[in-house]
Amino acid sequence: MNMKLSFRWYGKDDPVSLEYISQIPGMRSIVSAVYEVKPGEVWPEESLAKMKEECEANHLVFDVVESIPVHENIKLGRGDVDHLLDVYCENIRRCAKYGIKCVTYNFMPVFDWTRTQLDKKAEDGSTSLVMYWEQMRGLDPLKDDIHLPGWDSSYTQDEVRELINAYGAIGEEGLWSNLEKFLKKVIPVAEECGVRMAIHPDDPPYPIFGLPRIITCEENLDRFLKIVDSPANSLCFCIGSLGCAASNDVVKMVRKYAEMDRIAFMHLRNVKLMDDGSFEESGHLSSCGSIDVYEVVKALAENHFDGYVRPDHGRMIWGETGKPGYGLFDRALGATYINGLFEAAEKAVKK
Ligand code: DNO
Repeated sequence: MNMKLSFRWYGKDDPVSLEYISQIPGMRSIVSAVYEVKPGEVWPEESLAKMKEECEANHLVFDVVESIPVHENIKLGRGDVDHLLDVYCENIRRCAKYGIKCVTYNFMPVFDWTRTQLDKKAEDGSTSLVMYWEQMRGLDPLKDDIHLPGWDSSYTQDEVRELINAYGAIGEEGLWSNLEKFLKKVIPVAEECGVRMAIHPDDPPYPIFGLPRIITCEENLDRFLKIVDSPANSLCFCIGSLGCAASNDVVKMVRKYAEMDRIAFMHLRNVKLMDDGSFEESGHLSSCGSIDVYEVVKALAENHFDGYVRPDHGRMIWGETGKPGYGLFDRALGATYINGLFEAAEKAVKK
């Protein structure tokens, strides 16, 4: 197959072992990161070397990083931003030295993905991550102490308030110009060392609590790709994130960006969208959610996509416990489904 099948692994603390991952048919690459250092610090080479060695001992390739986190001061364009950009570039160089070909990151202010519950039980007894607007409405992080699951708990509520106000002051255009500064510094380094940078879209793709979010829709992805017109400046196209806005036609978008060769990494998962914009993460199969995963894969195969693909968030099934979204069983089922779709779609293209 052309596409490179991969699996996210959280390192030595991950309850899912590399051996189990390697037993998934067609599994090739490991997606991981150095988790023991804070954003804005240099990654120790020993950690990268060790991870590479462990993967190879399990017949896997460690060639995708998710994520090198972008420090808030880079996104806000304040304080020690120039130093932080140098550290970021150094981390890309170090990753490349240990075989990394693709680095994922996001440019979401303060919080990464937002959900209201991580273990919502479905009728079949499986659990998954959900975001219900009825649980979000009425929450005001400037007034209330908010603890949504998955949010960075290293911030105090006062720090969160300070950050929200700082982002409010720069707004969307301020965030765009800080992103531009980041790309102009980082992409030439990535080009030099043969790494494709892949930005992850905002999840979900609209403002949360008034925080600006810009990696959200076709118009903005076009604007993003034009800032530095290079394959090193590419997308991590997450259909589950972009698919949470009914206005995003993910099949059309995948086709367009695959044709332009600006997708380095695909995150495949499905979501069930509700009328009020709430959503539930579902099984990967097209009929389980609102996204036609077959049409997405067909668009990739028809454009001879040879980048990385991973089954994203799975449900918790068969009594498995662990990191929400990142158990073994349902992601392995997702992987075999993805294999099937790609085998069929790629063969149809060859005929
Ligand atoms: C969630 C992931 C995201 C992603 C980052 C990339 O499970 O898809 O957390 O890793 O946004 O920087």
